Amino acid sequence: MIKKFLDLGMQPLANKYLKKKNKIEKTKEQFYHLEVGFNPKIKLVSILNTIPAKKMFDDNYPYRSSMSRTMLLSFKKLAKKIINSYNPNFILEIGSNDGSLIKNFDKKKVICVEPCKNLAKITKKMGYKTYESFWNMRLAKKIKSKIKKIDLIYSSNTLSHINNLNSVFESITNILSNDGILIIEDPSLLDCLKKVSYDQFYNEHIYVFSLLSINNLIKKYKLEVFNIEKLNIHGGSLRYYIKKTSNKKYKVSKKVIVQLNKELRHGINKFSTYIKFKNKVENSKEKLNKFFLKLKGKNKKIIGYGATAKSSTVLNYCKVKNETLDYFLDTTPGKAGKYMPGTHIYIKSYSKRLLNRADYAFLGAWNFKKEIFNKEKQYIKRGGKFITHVPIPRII
Ligand code: DWN
Repeated sequence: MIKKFLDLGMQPLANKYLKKKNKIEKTKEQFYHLEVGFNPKIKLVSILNTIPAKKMFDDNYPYRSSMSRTMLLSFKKLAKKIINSYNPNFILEIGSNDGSLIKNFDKKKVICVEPCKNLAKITKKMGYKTYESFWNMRLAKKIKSKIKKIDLIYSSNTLSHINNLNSVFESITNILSNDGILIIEDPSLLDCLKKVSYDQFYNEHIYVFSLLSINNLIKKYKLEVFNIEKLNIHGGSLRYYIKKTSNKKYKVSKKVIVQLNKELRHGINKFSTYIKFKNKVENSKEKLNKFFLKLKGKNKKIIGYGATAKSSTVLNYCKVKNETLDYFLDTTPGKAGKYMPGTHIYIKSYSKRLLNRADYAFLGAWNFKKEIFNKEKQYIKRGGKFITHVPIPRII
């Protein structure tokens, strides 16, 4: 039985940016109740009301992992590590997005799986074999009948988006060779709790994993985590290296025990921890609204930087609209010229000129703070400030 601990109110679908303003009034946006709960049996945190996958991951999915240098570098580094440490025969990527990782590998040694048509089109055009499909047992069996040995499966920011985790791990176990490795990467629950980054919760993020919950989920498929890496990506992520328990080629690293102990020390296994988190989230909302009110009272021009899915949760929960944020700036081609879901704040194509008009920029993409601060030295030098809600609302 999942125990609810957080209510983030009625929310629109986070990545559904709206077209022309005149359509906004006419279009009936879909809203859902964003509630978050804890499963005390397997220690898994999840949202309580899910949206059908086909509605979220359609032919026009806007998120492109190549929009950040940080992501591209992280993928490049990982690709190097995969080649040097494991030298796989064949790689399968589940949720290949626009090919930011696979472009580092030989076309003959990789298969992409991507349900969003617009993204699958990109990797197909690059010359990579791409299955335009959701990941499931049927597809796993189809691929298995064609490729003899798949010894590396990679999936980043995808498994947390799939409702039926049993089917995910069952199909992965079926297709992965006995000496193969599964590498998954997703936002870390411990970071989310510590940073009060409640914006990790939205319709696409059905789960926010911890090592503890991953262990509990995979053990029945005779899989085990043998190594783990902590990444700064997406506000703090964990990269899990998983193998079949029968595979004795890799020893379980001490890092796995260290991470597990960290999580337990933080009380990730106790419901009371989540109640404390909920209280912090409510304080965060109050503080952020106070900031905005004060700055608007002083006639300051505030904009948004990075029209992220995450910021949709924050803005809709805190009821921040376009009276507060004049517009968002974003580098993604498919987002510019559209409106943020729910709050209907306009998104403009990123330019330094538009940024320099602002006194304050709310960091929707706070997870890329370092990259953004490096890029925006001029804005900062002329007195421009950023606002973030992580870990507590503050002006930087
Ligand atoms: O899991 C998911 C993650 C990986 O990506 C998806 N469900 C959806 C998406 O979530 P997000 O939109 O919160 O992700 P990001 O990566 O934080 O989005 C960054 C946004 O900021 C992009 O729209 C690009 C934009 N951006 C920008 O305009 N200038 C980013 C950088 C670094 C910049 O300099």
